Amino acid sequence: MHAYAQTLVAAIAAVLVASSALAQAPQSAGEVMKVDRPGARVTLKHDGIRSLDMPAMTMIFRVRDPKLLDGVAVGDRVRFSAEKIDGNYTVTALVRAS
Ligand SMILES: [Cu+2]
Repeated sequence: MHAYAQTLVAAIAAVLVASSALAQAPQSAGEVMKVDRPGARVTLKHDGIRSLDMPAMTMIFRVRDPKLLDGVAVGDRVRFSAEKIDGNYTVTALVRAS
């Protein structure tokens, strides 16, 4: 392949990777009120969640993977993604807000 074409392909690939990363970044914000690692649950005081049509509130979420709770403590501001899975509001991504 010609060097210019290779550079172009690499640039397009970089843009696609960056945009998909943005699309998957946790969109909801909240504060950790309680961590229940054995129960794979977390209580979040969250802002409104547009994707779930939910206003701001404090509630208990299931956590899809307890490892998401590693390094998260009560009082931390976090960004997270939540989905309704089998009728349960479930956190699928969770990161400390920086
Ligand atoms: Cu809620």
